[in-house]
Amino acid sequence: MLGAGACGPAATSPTNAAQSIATSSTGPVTAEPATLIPTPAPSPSEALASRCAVASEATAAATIHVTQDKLGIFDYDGPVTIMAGQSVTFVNTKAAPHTITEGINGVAADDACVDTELATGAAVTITFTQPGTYQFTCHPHPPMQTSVVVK
Ligand SMILES: [Cu+2]
Repeated sequence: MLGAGACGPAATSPTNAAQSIATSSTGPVTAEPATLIPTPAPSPSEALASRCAVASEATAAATIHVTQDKLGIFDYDGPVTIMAGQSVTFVNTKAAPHTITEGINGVAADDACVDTELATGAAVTITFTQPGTYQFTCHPHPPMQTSVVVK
């Protein structure tokens, strides 16, 4: 004899239905004064620091340079695309200090994760930890704009 019956689906027992009946409350729901647990709101600066930050080491996947045209107008080159966890080095070989500021038109975004000076002759490496498109500008030179795309 073959034991051919073993493949059938087991009948599900309906016992779970009875367990989902909510027990009715035995008294009026008193509106107790809510005890405000002081949940520490993540400060913007902490949230930012986790998105991008000045790196301690200068190993970068891409480079953005300060450029200057024949009329003397500064700009950033780019954009560049990197992977999350990688870094971008900003290089300034021009005779003026600039800023690496997350934002547009010379204005830092409210949640800017980086807003730092880029002195003449300096290089600053920024590490990006979260995917997204990061726009950068320069305080003294609002037309200076570029972006870093983090995949
Ligand atoms: Cu500038």
